[in-house]
Parts: sequence; structure tokens; C-alpha cells
Amino acid sequence: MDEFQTLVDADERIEPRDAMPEAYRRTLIRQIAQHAHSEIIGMQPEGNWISRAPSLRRKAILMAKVQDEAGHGLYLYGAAETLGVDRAELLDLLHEGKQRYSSIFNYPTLTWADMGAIGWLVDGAAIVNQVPICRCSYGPYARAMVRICKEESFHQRQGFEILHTLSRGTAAQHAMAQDAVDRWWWPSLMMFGPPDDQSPNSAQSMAWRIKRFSNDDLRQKFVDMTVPQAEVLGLTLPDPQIRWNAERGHHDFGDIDWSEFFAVLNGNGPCNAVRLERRRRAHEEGAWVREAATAYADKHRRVSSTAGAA
Ligand code: FAQ
Repeated sequence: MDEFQTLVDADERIEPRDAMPEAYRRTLIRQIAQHAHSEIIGMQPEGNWISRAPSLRRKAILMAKVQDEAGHGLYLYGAAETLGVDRAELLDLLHEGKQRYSSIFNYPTLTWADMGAIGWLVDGAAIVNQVPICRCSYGPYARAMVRICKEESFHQRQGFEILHTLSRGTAAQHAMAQDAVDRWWWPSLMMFGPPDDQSPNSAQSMAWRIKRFSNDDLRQKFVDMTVPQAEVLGLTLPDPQIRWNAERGHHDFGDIDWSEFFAVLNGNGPCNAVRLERRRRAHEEGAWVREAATAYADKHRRVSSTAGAA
């Protein structure tokens, strides 16, 4: 498979029918499925606030955002299917706890300000992580990512705007915004994955140009991007060690509590059980929709094949 690596090194795109090492295919299925699962589980924390949005305008925006996330899940499951797996199979693996989704969605959304913090920080982190994936070596994943990133950037701005409004509102609204940022900051940093020296998949994924930057490099990029935005918002990031380091040309920041990250990965975050249970129930309750859609598609296939024969 040296030929394959030569293609990747030359920045050629790998397409579904091209030859590829089995491990490359498996890695992509793992990452794309995890990404797709994150999008659909990620609908839950925000879905929690649709009925309680503070105005009709906020409700319409939040509904559109959550619908976008369902759409992102669909593009990504579609991209995974080009690698020879079935979406139904991937969903079973998620429901059985055999595939992961992002750690970030195992935290609760306690106040309206959490919608702002998710948009600003979680979508902000997602963009930093995902823009390089637009140049991923696997064509269908890279192309799906282009549209997703455009939508994520709208999501990030709507979160920023929610926090901007709250931060300049009453003292209670400002405090609510600050509390949300305090709770979402560290979990957002964890979204980028374990530190580079504890990231078993990074070296190979970078050699295959699935990942373009290491977990720590992207995390640093996110911190550098976010610090000035927090100043504009008039909110404080909950890390007294954040300061500009002129020598490095980056912001220094404090130590991440990796024991919390690994606890969440092992199923012991605040909402792991609730999220998975809700997802399984939604899947069961949606069985009739899938059956109806299949029956409808079958009917149309029959009608068009009869018309074709006539
Ligand atoms: N959560 O060797 P690495 C969104 C696992 S954005 C859970 O470094 P890798 C948008 C990792 O799978 C969120 N597990 O792994 C949105 C591996 O376990 P495994 C989704 C994590 O793959 C916003 C082990 O740790 N974005 O949904 C996490 O090279 C708002 C060792 O780690 C993506 O998925 C984590 N945070 O790098 C939606 C982006 N980090 O599989 C709704 C694409 C690591 O060996 C609302 N994915 N693990 O058992 C990636 O870029 C990569 O997969 C990383 C992990 C960077 C996440």
C-alpha cells in the first residue's frame, strides 16, 4: 500500500471506489460515525430549551439550529455509508454503547445562557476542529464538512449573540451568562481529545491526512481565538492561568482535569445515561416513521418500474 501513501502525500483525494488499506477504512468509519452520533446526540441538550426560549425569535433560531444538527448527522452517516457500512448498523452500535459520541454532550443545560455558551464555545471548538477536516484525504468526509462548517459558523455567532445580549442585560442576566461560561469552558477544551502524548490514533490519522493538526495544536488555536472574544463579551474565562506568552506567540492556560474527561468517556459523566436512554427511546418511537418511509419508497419504485415497462 505504499502507492496509497504516495497518493495521500501528494494531497490526492481518496474516493469510495479507490483501493484503501483496511485500517484506513476502519479509522474513517470510527471517526465519521462518532462525529455523526455527536451531531444527533448533540440535539438533546439544546432541544431541552426549545419550549422555554425567551422569545419567538429565539425559539425559531434554536429550532433551526437543532434541525441543522440533524442534517449534519445525515450528511455524516451518508459519508460513512460510502465506506460500506449501513447507517442502521452504526445506530445499533451507538445504542449498544459500542461507539462513542463527543464527551461534551454529557453535560446538562441548566439555564437559557447555556444555549449561548454551547453556540459560542462548543460550536466554536467544533469549527476549529472541523475546518481542517474540509481538507481530509477522504473525499466524501471532506465535502460533507464544507457545508457543515458554514452552518457551524452561523451557530457560533448565534451563541455569541445570546451571550452578548445577556452580558449587557441585568446583573442577574450577566451572572447567568458568566455561570454558563464557567461550566462549559473546561469541557469545551476536552472536546479536542486527550493530550497528544495520550492520543493513540493521532500519529496514523495524521500520516493518512484524516487529521491535519494534533489535538493539542487545535486546542491551543481555540484558546487563542476565544480569549479576545471573551473580552468583547465582557465575560471571564474560568482559568486564572490564562495569559499571553509573547515568546510562544500563544496564550498559556491551566491544566485540564483529564480524570474528568476519562470518566465521561467511560460513561460516568453527569448525563451519559440520560442521553443514551433518550436516544434509544427516540429510535424505538421512530420505528413507524422508518417503516412508512420504506413502504412509500417501495411503492414509488414499483410504480416507476411499471411505468418504465409500459
Ligand atoms: N469525546 O486517539 P484520539 C459537534 C476518544 S462537534 C469522546 O485522540 P482521534 C457539533 C477517541 O474516539 C463534536 N471521545 O482519537 C455540534 C478515541 O477512542 P476510540 C464532534 C473522544 O479520533 C455542536 C480515544 O478518545 N466532532 O458535534 C473525544 O484521533 C453543538 C483516543 O483519542 C467530531 O467528532 C471526545 N471529545 O481524535 C453539535 C470531530 N476525544 O475511538 C451539536 C471529528 C477523543 O479509539 C451542538 N473527530 N475521544 O475508542 C475528530 O476530530 C477526532 O475523532 C477527535 C479525537 C479529535 C475527536
